[in-house]
Amino acid sequence: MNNETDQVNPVWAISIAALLVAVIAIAIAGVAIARAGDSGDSGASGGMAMGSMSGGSMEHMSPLPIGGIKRAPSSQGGTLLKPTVQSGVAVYRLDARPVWWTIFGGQRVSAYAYNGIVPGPQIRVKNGQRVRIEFKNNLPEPTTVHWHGIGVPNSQDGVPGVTQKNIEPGKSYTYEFTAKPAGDPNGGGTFMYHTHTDEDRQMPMGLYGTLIIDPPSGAKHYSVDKTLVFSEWSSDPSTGRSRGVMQMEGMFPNFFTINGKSFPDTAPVNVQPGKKVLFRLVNAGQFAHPIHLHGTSFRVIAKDGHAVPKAAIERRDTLTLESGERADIEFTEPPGKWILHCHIGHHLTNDGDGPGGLLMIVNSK
Ligand SMILES: [Cu+2]
Repeated sequence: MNNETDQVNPVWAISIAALLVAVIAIAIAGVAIARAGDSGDSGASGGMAMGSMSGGSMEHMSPLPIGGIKRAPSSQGGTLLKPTVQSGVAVYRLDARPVWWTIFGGQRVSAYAYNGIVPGPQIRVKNGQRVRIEFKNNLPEPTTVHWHGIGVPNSQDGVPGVTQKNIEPGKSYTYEFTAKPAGDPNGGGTFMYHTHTDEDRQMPMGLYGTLIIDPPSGAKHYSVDKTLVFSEWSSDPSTGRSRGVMQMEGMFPNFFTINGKSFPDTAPVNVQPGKKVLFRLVNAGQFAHPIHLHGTSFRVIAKDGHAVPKAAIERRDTLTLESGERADIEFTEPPGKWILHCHIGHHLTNDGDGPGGLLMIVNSK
């Protein structure tokens, strides 16, 4: 029997133990550095550390600075913005600013918001209306405004480095155009406006709103005409600090909102049994959302602000909106408390707790 080969050499054992201790120490230090970079002055992080990024990409993934952010001026997003009329031009005042935005209960998130609300205020005009938007950048960083799907002159398209210079912090910029759908000058429908600067950060932090162009013949009348804007957030639940949302580990969204609110704080929509309702579904988020309606099916009468030809109108109960897409759906509900929701289970949670997120009540009575 040879015991020597079975015995552990004490010198080797000490060496291996020392090596293990060193490896563990390096790993702990690495996590600490990543978290410090992630949480900045707040000293806490929601476990969404990004330790291995550098330079420009790191900047895009950093959470918003939160020093000095004010509370939102209103708890309701997407409210109608009234213009002043000057020589036949509808003049709107719009700004972008950082705010604390409450998405449900006591959960607030740091946001970038048009006029301090998420979604930004709705602009609604008739086809052919001359529109002027006097925009002020009250963000701590540059931005621009893009008019998504609107037939604006090239110079008003809001793309930094292509059609204009970035609007620097504290500076103003005036956009002016005649409200007509791009490529469809006699049409009308559901459009958007949103930032076109650092879209990966600025859009998921709240810089989007809707712009409705009613067709030249006027808007069709519905008992309810409701715009629903879907979006996602990546926010630390304890500090509320927000960052961009992306399709990568550590950057996935953990909160989901309809018109800036997560269930149970999404606003119910009251409808009357048998009365025709129009929902304008808008995906201002970065992820696809299959939107499902209970109790009935719906007719998809417009896509991306353009009427669907009669023969091509589909009857659906679930419709997927990719990022940037819109759909106008028409339906009647039988009596009852029905729900509209995204069919992706994760999108029905608030930081992992359900039910939450993209779910709302359609109350038919
Ligand atoms: Cu979804």
